Amino acid sequence: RKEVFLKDYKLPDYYFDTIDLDFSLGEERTIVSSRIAVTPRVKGSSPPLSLDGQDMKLISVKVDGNELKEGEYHLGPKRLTLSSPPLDSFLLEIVTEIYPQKNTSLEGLYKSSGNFCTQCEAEGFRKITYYQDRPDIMARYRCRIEADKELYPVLLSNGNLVEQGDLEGGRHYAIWDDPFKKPCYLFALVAGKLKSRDDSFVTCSGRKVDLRIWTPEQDVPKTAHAMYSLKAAMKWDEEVFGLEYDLDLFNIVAVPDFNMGAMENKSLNIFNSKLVLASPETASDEDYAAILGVIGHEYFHNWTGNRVTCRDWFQLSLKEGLTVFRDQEFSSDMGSRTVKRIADVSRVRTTQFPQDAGPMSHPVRPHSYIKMDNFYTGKTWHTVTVYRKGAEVVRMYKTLLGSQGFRMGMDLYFKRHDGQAVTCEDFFAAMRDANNTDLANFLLWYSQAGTPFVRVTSNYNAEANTFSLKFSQEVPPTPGQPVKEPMFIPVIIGLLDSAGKDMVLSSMYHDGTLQSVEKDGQPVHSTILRFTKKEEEFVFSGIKDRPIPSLLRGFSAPVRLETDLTDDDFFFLLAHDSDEFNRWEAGQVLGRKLMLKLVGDFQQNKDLVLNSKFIGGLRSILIDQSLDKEFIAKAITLPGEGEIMDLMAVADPDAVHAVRTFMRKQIARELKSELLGVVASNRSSEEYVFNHPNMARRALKNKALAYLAGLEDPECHELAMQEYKSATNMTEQFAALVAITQTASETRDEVLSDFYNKWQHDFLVVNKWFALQAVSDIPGNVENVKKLLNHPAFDLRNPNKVYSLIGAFCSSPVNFHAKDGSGYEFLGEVVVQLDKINPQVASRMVSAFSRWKRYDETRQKLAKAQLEMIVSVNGLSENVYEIASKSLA
Ligand code: DPP
Ligand code: ZN
Repeated sequence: RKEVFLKDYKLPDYYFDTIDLDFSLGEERTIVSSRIAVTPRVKGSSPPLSLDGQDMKLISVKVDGNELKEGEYHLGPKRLTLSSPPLDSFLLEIVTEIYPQKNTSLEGLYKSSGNFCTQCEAEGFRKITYYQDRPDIMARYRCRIEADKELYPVLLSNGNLVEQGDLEGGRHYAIWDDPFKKPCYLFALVAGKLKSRDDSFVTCSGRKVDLRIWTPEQDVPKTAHAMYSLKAAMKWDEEVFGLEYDLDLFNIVAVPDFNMGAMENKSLNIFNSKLVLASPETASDEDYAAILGVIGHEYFHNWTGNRVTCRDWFQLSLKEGLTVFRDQEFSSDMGSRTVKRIADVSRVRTTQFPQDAGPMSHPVRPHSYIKMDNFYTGKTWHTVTVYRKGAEVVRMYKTLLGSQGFRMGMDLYFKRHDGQAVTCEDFFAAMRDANNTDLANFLLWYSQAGTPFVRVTSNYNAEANTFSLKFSQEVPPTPGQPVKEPMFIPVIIGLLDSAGKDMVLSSMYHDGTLQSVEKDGQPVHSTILRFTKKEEEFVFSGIKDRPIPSLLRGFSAPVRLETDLTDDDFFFLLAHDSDEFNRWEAGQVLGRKLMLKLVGDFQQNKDLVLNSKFIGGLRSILIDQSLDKEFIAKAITLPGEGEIMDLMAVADPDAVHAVRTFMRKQIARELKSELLGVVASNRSSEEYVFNHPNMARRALKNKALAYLAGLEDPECHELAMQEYKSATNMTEQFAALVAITQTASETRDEVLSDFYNKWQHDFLVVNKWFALQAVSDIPGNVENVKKLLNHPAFDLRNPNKVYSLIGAFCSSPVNFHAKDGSGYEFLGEVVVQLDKINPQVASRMVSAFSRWKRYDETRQKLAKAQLEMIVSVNGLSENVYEIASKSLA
């Protein structure tokens, strides 16, 4: 198994200028012919040309029309090498035979529900034909597709349709031409029985673009929201970034079998159906929001990813961090900025921070990999550093440079690099140069792994009227990086006066000099501290009273923050901070502290008692009519169990679960009447609408219902049943189902089977049903999950089903981490089975083991045994090997 290193990057010896592809699609075999115009990088030198390729049969290779004989090329299991190509440009023609109907890895060309489709990122194109499968090879593509007309009436590829027609024997063809050069990972082909929802968009310069979303006929009605999202995204990118779409056609195809969420192939995005199909009856608000975000994400890639792409896969965050940032901003502008920020920060904290503290920790730009696929983001605990931390890094540029400065940087980036394959330094340089500014050691965010730990101590000097904030930082050692340098951490802060208002800030001492913190000559209420050293002090002057500092507003840097603020200070911030994000954060800090304390009590068999001040804080948030309802829903949600375990020296899933359950019950008991009031006053008989006020209303109502149902009293149980029965949309119906099924009860099984019977025809809803049961903390649930593996609706070959059942099970702290090892054993068996079918999906599942060292000795032993069993399997994929072996290391 070969590890690839960033430092070993070399320019390609040959460039490919154009490629003509010809696909003859068949049930038994598919013939792929390619004609590539090749140019050596250095004329007159002809080093061997090595092409990637696997899982196919080579039929012929020709150079300038002459068929090569054995000996003139070398064929290995993973590559085809031409030993002495011509000294100048030449035409390379290759014919291969592939078997999409047998391709269960879902990379390359494969079949999903009878239709042909492709997934080439990161390295799937090498399963289609022999090619230099690397992103810095950018060619112009022309693609001819030929297939049976009745079975595959729709034939799609990138770019413009230039010709189509009928052929003998019931076959037909289509020819597509893409005028933009692209790397092969952006190539796509779809052939099948599909229907489209058609619409159009007129761009800012007046170009009319046809928009088509393709699905099986019966699903077309469920594509309205996806189309709405696409048009909103196109408009937003014009308005915010001045970026216009560049072709006359934009296609989206939804397929049920897809490893990832979606793929930004040039003008032919392919999506996991889950992220396209929605109706009020079958999809929840969360699904609607995810569709908006991901449709936006893939569309935004057209500029950040496609027009400007990555030089090599180590630069993945160049396009993904940036595009995640863009989709986050898009969703914020379409809904509530604070709520979106809270959701994104929670995700970083619950997925990326733990990863950064474990054996899989790697920088935003990794230094090496065995299998690139392992760096892609997934719904589960998969690798989130490149995408999520990468997006935080992009956000920091914007924080430091301001909206306008950031935009100038983006403009320069496109001006310099349109049509190129570039690096993270190129992005950095564009930001720096456009603003003519010094970004110091900011680049360390790309190369140093680990979450910086920031400590702040404050001191008020009543005589001098100064308030000092002393910062120190430490970046913990991570695999391969024992010693770290201090990072450039932008810290947005405000100082609250005793009435809870932001004080006016005008100057501070820093580095021994008095600096103005005014903006455009005006005093400010909030400022950015540029914290770049191991230790640094900032002293505000002219501060008349002891302030309460609000630190790291909006989570201005992805760090762990520890302060000397008291609980009372946090209660004060919870009640008053003008930065809504930090109000939420203050509540979370209090929640985390309290939970950790109670976990200690639980471990020492002490009685659990919930501090009444905490409940009081929640009550005042809950009844505050001036607050956004979704913000309230988030603010009354306790930190997750994973988040708390992440803060413990030895993670104790049983204790954390017991404490969180206790707290939820206690809160529900004490706030019962308020919560009942929330449910009653947030019902609506109106038709489902996807907009922020309505989603916020449902979110709050559902949160209240979940608390109440946890009480296990007849009145609340009855209420949840009633909500379940009367719900007219999936958001409320499913929330009621979750509420009812959280504890074992007589009706639990009845309601579960009622729900299944109602929705068995809809595979996306059935996946929710799988996940709901899999994640359950009812003791011994592993047996139920095993049974569900044999349920007629389950299929190990479909990634969504695996993520719903196995993925969800692994996120249940109680059952996955069951002390008898039953959860680990179950996952071990499934991973081995799954690896033979789909290594990408298997490796996502095996990452559930990656933090095994965080648990007690008994659990460590059990998990380690499973990992050892897995790495010893014969013929194990590189994907699973990389995760399992790095976890063991
Ligand atoms: N490049 C794809 C994305 O947009 C991979 N799933 O994230
Ligand atoms: Zn992406």
